[in-house]
Amino acid sequence: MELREFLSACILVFCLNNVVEAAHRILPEFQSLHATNVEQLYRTGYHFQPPLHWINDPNGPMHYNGLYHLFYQYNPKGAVWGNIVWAHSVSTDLINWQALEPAIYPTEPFDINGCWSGSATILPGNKPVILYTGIDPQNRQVQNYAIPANLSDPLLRKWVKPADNPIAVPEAEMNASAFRDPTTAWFSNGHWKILVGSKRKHRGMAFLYRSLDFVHWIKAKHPLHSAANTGMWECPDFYPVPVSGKQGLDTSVLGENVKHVLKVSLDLTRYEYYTIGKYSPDQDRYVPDNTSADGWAGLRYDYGNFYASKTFFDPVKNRRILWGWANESDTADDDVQKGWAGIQLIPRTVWLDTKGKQLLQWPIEELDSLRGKNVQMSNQQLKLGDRVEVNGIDASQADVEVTFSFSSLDKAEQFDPSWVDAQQLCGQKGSTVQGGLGPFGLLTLASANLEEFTPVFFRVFKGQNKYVVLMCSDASHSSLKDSTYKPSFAGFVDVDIANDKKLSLRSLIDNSVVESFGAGGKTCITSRVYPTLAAMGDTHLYAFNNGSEPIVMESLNAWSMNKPLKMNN
Ligand code: DQQ
Repeated sequence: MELREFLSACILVFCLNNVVEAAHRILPEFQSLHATNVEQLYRTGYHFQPPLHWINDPNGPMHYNGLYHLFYQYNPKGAVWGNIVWAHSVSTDLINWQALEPAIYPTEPFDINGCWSGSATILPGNKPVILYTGIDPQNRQVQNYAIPANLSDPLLRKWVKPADNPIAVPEAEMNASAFRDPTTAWFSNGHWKILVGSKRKHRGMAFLYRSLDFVHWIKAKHPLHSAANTGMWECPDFYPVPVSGKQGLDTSVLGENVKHVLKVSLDLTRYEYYTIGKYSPDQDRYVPDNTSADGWAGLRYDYGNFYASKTFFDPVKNRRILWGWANESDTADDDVQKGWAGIQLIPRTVWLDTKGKQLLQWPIEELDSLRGKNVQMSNQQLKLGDRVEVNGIDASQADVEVTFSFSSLDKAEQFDPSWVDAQQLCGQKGSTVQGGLGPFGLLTLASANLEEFTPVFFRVFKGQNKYVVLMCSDASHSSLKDSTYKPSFAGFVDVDIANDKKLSLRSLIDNSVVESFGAGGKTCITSRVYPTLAAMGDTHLYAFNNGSEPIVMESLNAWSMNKPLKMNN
């Protein structure tokens, strides 16, 4: 079976099982059912969450006059998707957040049926503008702009929608229900330019619009980019990265030493992929480098539960920061019961790897300020079947950094070239399946007798010309509850393992989420899990090895994570 056929079959199975939806699931009976009781059990301690109800995509992140702003899709009336407004929070450090009243909500014909995702751009003269998708009375998706009512309000609480909205409507031959999620604008060749996500039949695409004044926008004849059989492109993101160094660039920066990243969120798979390529502003052409697939087998920011992401340039620390949303993996009934659904993941700094073939990601440095009690371990040998407990921290809310090494790759299992799908491979070769070089890693959110655990681990294989490193974040044993979605998320890690003989891992554990960064942020995987035993105060953390090659845990540094002083309530 070809990869595409295989993936289509998987999607079909997923859809039938109702675990991955091809759009936000619409449940009219729950949309406006106000939560009467907010369950605390699986709420996160240090991730961004409003006090109750449904959230999805991060919108319009920006830094303006000393404050970070985060807007996000929010249902003020219930714990499932619907009644969508732009909720608004501000922060001085991206850790402590103050909730404000919603910034944008349906009021006008051009957004009366919904205020969907979009982005912010800071125009010359220090003037922020938001572009967002409105749903009009005919349920067409149109693009609108909003500006602060009062630029001298430091919090930018109120936003107005000028009367010359909408600024772009679907043209006659376009699909009016597949035209959304405008990007942050960039300036080149005398024009402001934005992308809007769309599709034509099965071809996903990003339309390009140009404007001289930010109010009148004209669609370019050709989309900036498109790819066959990828379906609707949601939440496109397009930005420059320097070819070397970790710093971020303002979205309008161009030049010889700059590459561009185009990321799209695929409605069909509910995964994102990105390409790295060359943008020529004269012809407005973007050509991806041929170093990775341009399609749903392409590179991902995250091989787990991470969607509708968006980056922004932070001028304070000259970095590009990535925000992503993680949906729940429990049922809609569970969410109604809990009174809430969805979290924003920890913001990540993104930059280009030295080889130029992929991005690297790392949690923003501000997160370290929440680190509390610390334990350290070093030079511990882990032989086949060994498991050592990390004691002395709160294992349900922790930040763990660990480096594993080994002296030989001889025992690495043979890699079958037909294993193109990392997730399927991880499903077959889980942490309990004994291997040669690996599986080794962490058992997070584990109960004392391992009835429940979420392993995050590596397994090294011997391929034809090189070694292949698999990284898994496997939810299949995460909970005794049957009803939740428990995928064995996985990705391959592009490292020179034969030379390094070392792999590092960082996991951010927070009650119902495990966010992991392999090999310094080369491969990242997020899982949402709902342990029963391992939640109620019986949470353990272990390092383990289930491969015949002995592994040395060179160093482990783990911290209990404090709650931010202020988190949106
Ligand atoms: N969510 C928004 C859309 C976007 C989708 C609606 C992605 O604008 O395409 O809430 O999760």
